[in-house]
Amino acid sequence: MTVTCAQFKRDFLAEIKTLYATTLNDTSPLDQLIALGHLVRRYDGPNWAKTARAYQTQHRKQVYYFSIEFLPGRLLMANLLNLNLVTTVRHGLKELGLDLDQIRQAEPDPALGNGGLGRLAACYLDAMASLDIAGNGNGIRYRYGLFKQLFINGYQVEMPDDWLRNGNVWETRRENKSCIVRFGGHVWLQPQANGTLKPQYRDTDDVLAVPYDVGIVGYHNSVTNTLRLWSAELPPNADHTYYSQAQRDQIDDITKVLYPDDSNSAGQALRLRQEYFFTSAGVQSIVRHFCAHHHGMRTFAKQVAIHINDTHPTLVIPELMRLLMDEHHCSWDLAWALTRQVMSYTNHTILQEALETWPVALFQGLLPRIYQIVAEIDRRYRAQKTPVFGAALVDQTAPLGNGQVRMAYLAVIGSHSVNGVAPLHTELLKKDVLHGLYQVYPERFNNKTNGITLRRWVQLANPPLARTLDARIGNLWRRNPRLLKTLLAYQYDQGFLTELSQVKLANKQALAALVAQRLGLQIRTDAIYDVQVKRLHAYKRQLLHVFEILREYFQIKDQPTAPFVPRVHIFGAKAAPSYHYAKAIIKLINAVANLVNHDPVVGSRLKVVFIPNYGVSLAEVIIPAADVSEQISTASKEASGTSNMKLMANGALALATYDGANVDIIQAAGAKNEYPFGLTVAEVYRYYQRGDYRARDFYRGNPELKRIVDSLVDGTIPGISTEGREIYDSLLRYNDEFFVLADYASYVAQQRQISQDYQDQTAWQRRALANIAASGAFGADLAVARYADDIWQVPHDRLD
Ligand code: B1H
Repeated sequence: MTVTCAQFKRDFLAEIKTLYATTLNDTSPLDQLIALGHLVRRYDGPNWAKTARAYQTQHRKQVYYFSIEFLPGRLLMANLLNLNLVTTVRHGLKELGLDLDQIRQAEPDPALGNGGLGRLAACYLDAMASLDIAGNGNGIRYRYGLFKQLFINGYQVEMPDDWLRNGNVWETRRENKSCIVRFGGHVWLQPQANGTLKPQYRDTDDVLAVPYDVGIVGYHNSVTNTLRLWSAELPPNADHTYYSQAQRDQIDDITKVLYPDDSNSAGQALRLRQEYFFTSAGVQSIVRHFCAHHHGMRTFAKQVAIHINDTHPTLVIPELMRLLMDEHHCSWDLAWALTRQVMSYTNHTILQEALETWPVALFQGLLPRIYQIVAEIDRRYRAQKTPVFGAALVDQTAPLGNGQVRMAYLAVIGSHSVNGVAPLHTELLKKDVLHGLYQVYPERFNNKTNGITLRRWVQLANPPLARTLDARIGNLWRRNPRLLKTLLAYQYDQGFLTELSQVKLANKQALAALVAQRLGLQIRTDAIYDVQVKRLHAYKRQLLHVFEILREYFQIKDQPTAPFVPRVHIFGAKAAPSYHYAKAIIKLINAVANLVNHDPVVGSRLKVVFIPNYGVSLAEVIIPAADVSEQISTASKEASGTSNMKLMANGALALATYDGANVDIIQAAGAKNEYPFGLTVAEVYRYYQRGDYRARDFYRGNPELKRIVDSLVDGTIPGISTEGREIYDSLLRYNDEFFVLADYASYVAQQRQISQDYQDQTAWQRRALANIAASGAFGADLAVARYADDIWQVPHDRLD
């Protein structure tokens, strides 16, 4: 996109005038943001139209990425970057007396996801557009995103996230692309004159699905793809149907709020409604679009790939079967063949409690026709596979079992590909969670390690680093992050290493300013910034990090005059509102922060900063300032992790268990550039097998650890009498499910090493460099190119 600065200024002022009928000095940053958003859309409009047209005329195979969460972050800067407009706009605004950095802060951050799963979906949309893949997102336009988090007296309090209050400048409502989604009622199969059966419906609850489209701008390539988010509304009332208030509310509720639970399946009817709502609307719109341009359904699988991001969109499988058979007269066999060719599924977790299942009664009541189809899939699976694999295995792996619809199994059976998100995770899927189906369909299983977009996580979040890199290795890494490895030539360039530490310092100053402003707390910028940002979950073991803080605290208290390398421990984490234990940990962190931060003996040497309301925008400030990246989940529990990749790309060294993609990060950067520790998956599984883990032995055998655990209940930490006891009991009475005590010693050994190593800044920055250099392997473009080649079979641009 080329536009001169002068042209931009004219356009911008015209936009202000049109929208607000006033002059610039009468507008707020929000007004300016909205005007700028409109203008950016106007500049990008031709690309969006051209992209859609080109896909049609070239008969490009479309990829539809279905996800119940998308966590895109603010879009202004991302769009400016990808349209190559940042400099023009920054200068133009400056000449008008405005500050782009102030305006960008006025944009609400759409929190339409919980964590890594939703953020991954957003990174992949950006990558698809940037690789010129005909990629579409399909999800839900939640009226309220993930709750806003406050701390009151150290406790998490949730407030609604009214992100649409001022409208959303990036979306277009497309009511003419609406469709009807049916729930409940009765369905029977009516014989037709031609001998086929056609389902008849009675007493269904019909919901209108209205799409809101958001343009997804590719990087410097004039491609703009579409993210389609569905909103539930009352159907157009041509026949004057009466809707009671309860019925209206029920419709309204479908897309009202994002389920705030990460890695836990609640099994509630409303959630199932959400899932069918956006999958049905999405599949209907895909089929409608296809039929507008093709005759018959036979080429459908050549033209369409549907990706199932975790099990939440799995109903695309029976829904496509339904449309193909009921509306487009396909036989079961043709419909099934097409469906399997089209569908692919990514699994994101092996946690038992996150694996979705639905009670048959609930499922059948809400989705009677879909249930018939699932039951038929189940019947045929059993009939076909039992002679080959035996009744036991088939019973264990069929879509229906124990009175439940088992979504992961349905997803595998109805897809041609199933992938995990890191090599270790994929192996565990094959060995453990999906072992039975792996025996039946070994050829379907493959790995696709997660990736992140460095456009957002380095170029936008860390401009000082990006400029420093440009100055040494040129700017081609911005297109092809693998080129970052050429940085290794500067490992021994003292000047460059000094620059890296200056960059880090500048980012720490920015974070320190935010902390001072939001928390009223001063943190020094020469301390080690030790960062753990991710959802609060027992398996992620924020508790282990707290133990390190307590260790450091006791060390200072015991020897107030002994040397101590200053540290700032930084947390960002939301707990699911119903996750009692996670909330207790939040209270603990805040209580420890309160204790440590106000102790005059400790002074500025040790600080604990728990920044509330962690999300994409906060991550963009915290991650560039990190020295240490805490990736300390119990081995086997974290499928991949993606903050580990973001922190790596910003030059943080990983303090990490051998879990998820940590394994690959450690390998890529070299173990000597990270701090690996802790039980391996094999060791964790050995404990499970033998049942011989005894948390108490670790407690008794380590006086330092015992003191820390005891401090949870002995009054050392004020204000946690209830929570301290709960956590204490989880460790000693309930035997420490996540092996915190077992990993304590090796974790702390590495923490001590970190304090020592940090004092040699040259050596430290050399290792930061090694991390940055190796991070290119985790670019989202590379990950998505592998999906395109191996799974979706669509062409894409090459990065080199
Ligand atoms: C991940 C989820 C998840 N895995 C259920 N599973 C949800 C499960 O609302 N729900 O019901 C929401 C989210 N999220 C994460 O996915 C993994 O824990 C990370 O390790 C991984 O990096 C990320 C992306 O693959």
